[in-house]
Amino acid sequence: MYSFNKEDYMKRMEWYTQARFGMFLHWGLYSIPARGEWMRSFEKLTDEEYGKYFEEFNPVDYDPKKWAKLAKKAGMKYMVLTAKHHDGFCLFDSGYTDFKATNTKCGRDLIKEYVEAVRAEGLKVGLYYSLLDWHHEDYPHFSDGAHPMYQNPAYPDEGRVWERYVEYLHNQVRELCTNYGKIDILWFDYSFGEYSGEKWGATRLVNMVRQLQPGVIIDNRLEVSGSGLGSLASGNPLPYHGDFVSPEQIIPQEGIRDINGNPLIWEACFTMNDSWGYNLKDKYFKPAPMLIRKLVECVSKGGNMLLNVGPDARGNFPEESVSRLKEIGKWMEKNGESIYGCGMSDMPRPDFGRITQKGNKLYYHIFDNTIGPVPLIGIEKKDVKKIRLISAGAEVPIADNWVSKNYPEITFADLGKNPILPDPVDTVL
Ligand code: FHN
Repeated sequence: MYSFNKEDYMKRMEWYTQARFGMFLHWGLYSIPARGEWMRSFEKLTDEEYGKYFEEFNPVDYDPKKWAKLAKKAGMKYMVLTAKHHDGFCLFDSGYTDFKATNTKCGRDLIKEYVEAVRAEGLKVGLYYSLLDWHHEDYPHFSDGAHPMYQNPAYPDEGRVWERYVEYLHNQVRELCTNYGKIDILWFDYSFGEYSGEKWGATRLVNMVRQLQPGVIIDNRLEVSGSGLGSLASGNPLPYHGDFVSPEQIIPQEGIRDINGNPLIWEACFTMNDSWGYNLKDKYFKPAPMLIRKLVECVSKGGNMLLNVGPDARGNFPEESVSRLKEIGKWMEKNGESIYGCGMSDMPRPDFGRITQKGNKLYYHIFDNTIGPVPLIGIEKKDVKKIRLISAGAEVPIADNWVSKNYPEITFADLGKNPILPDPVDTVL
């Protein structure tokens, strides 16, 4: 029986808060229509209409070794791939359904190849598992409109047995925790309304998971969705509270704390464009300097960043994603020490950028080059041992206008001269 032990928890989370930066991957049948991972629901497709993608699925270019190398080169330390998304299609060889990759032309256990490739690159292995399942005959179609899955008269809710679906869910999670070696992260997605906690049999599920994978890190979405804090923040965590808070497409203003003001471990997940699954129409990808700033911002507030890639139907990353991963990797090669194992600083936030801190080292991230010397507030010249531009190891002259704080070393993680500013977003008043 799992019980929350603060010491065990902090030990389990050590690599994760050191890592700071991971890759999210949304990939499956929806990569063929290339209109995002919710297209079946939004377009109200029947099993038959969506089933044609099952008949076609054959990612001839799938090479998870390539994926893992790209993630590693970008400075990422872990990867989280959708083993099953809401459409119910399983990338793994489940004994509980025929709706799986091994039954398509592809005929491969894509998760088996993925976990082996990720481990071979020395990265941590994460699996995403959808609590929702639009394919399973016992998962309700919410004809009461409680949930975005479309209400389709072809799919009445009568005759569906919820407990049977919950057993299916538990059986598949057991498969993922048993048949694929050490799993480092289990990313459940997501709870809503009454569909939360014990509705999923969450306590029983977490006990099983932690028994099969004692070191695994679990997100908080057995309890909440991407906008909720859950019981981790209540100071009185429920048995299925999860190990980190998972804000989605947003960076919390001041980091995340529990009701007693204690900082919580959190991870913000983002898309590079606006879609999780491959979307041919979604062509605006955030520029690399902007993505780097968002990573810095997450770490400066005590969080991780999980950056998404949506591979196409052949199994390739979009070129726009590859170019950004490479550019981020170049910056991380020289400035990674200001990210890995760093966190919030108790220094006041400067208006020219962000500060990350590790022990008595402060990393000043200059987002907008200042006019004249960098005003390092809260620092007294006599307390500073040295300042270095870490990307070049170059000494930085010490300015005079400082106030006292005892941080002997300050090193700059510079975003380079005049970093490209993200395209301004037109604000329509
Ligand atoms: O509905 C999903 C969505 O498709 C995507 O997987 C995101 C990623 O965190 N999670 C849910 C929306 O919050």
